[in-house]
Amino acid sequence: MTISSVETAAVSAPTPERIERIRAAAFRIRHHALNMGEVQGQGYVGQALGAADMFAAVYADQLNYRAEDPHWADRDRFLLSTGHYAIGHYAALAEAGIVPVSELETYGSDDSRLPMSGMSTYTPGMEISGGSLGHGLTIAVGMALGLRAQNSTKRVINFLSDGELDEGSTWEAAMGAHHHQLGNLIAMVDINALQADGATNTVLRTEPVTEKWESFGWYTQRVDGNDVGALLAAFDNIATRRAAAGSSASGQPSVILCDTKVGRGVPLLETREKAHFMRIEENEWQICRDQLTAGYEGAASA
Ligand SMILES: Cc1ncc(C[n+]2csc(CCOP(=O)(O)OP(=O)(O)O)c2C)c(N)n1
Ligand SMILES: [Mg+2]
Repeated sequence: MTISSVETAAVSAPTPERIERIRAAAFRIRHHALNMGEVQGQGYVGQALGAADMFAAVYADQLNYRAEDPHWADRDRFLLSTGHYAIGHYAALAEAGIVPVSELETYGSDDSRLPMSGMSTYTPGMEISGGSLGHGLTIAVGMALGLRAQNSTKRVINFLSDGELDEGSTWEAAMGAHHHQLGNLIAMVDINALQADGATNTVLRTEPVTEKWESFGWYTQRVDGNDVGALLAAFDNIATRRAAAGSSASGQPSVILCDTKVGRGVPLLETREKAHFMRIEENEWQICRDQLTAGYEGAASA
């Protein structure tokens, strides 16, 4: 498990049982995503596989929600800025029991509640419509301010991509969150080093990312986003700091920078060149599922 940060609170490591539970959830999320991708023969499958551990940590470990009442006023809010990651989010919503697993096969079809890009008016549990990149954190800041004004102890978690760090609005929101001391706000950035036009460091170099968030006043941790234990420990560190502050909604906002691998868990896709939007041949889907299962079971018995 690797965590690097300026300041890492000393908390006990997540138990093996907890890690295994989340790893199993991540495996199911990946499996769902492959099944959904197969309906269209293509899609943002690489992102869903890469971010599955992040989604699993959020939905199977962190989020307070009621599956039967997605609008429950006292829920934590999870905001997906990156609308194109919806396939991974739907898989997580199915894992959470908010969307029936049987509905996943409608993904991307006409009249489906699960369109290719995430839309709040279509899907239970989808808090915002996030396809226009760079808006999620601004909305999250507003929600966190609103919850604090209502004396709520609930949190807002915003999932961003590294491409969204190209957007000025993201940094305006980051600055605003620190100014308003939104201790109830957590950002998670999927640093997969990729964007639509190629590698992030060739489109717009955003590194050094850790130092940027720190200088914007955020409690910053950078972890291997495909290491469930590291993700859980990062959330635990945030919770420890918040508890020390009396569970107040005011305090330093937190960011978890997650280095991930596109296609993670399926070697055939981890090495695919056109990774932003993948075309996967008919005969390859079962190979993908087999590779995913072999990797998951192999790691469990290792
Ligand atoms: C404001 C805005 N600009 C451009 C786009 C077009 N677009 C869609 S996905 C994408 C790539 C963004 O980077 P990232 O989310 O890191 O890509 P990935 O890791 O999924 O390849 C772009 C530029 C958009 N959706 N919104
Ligand atoms: Mg990216």
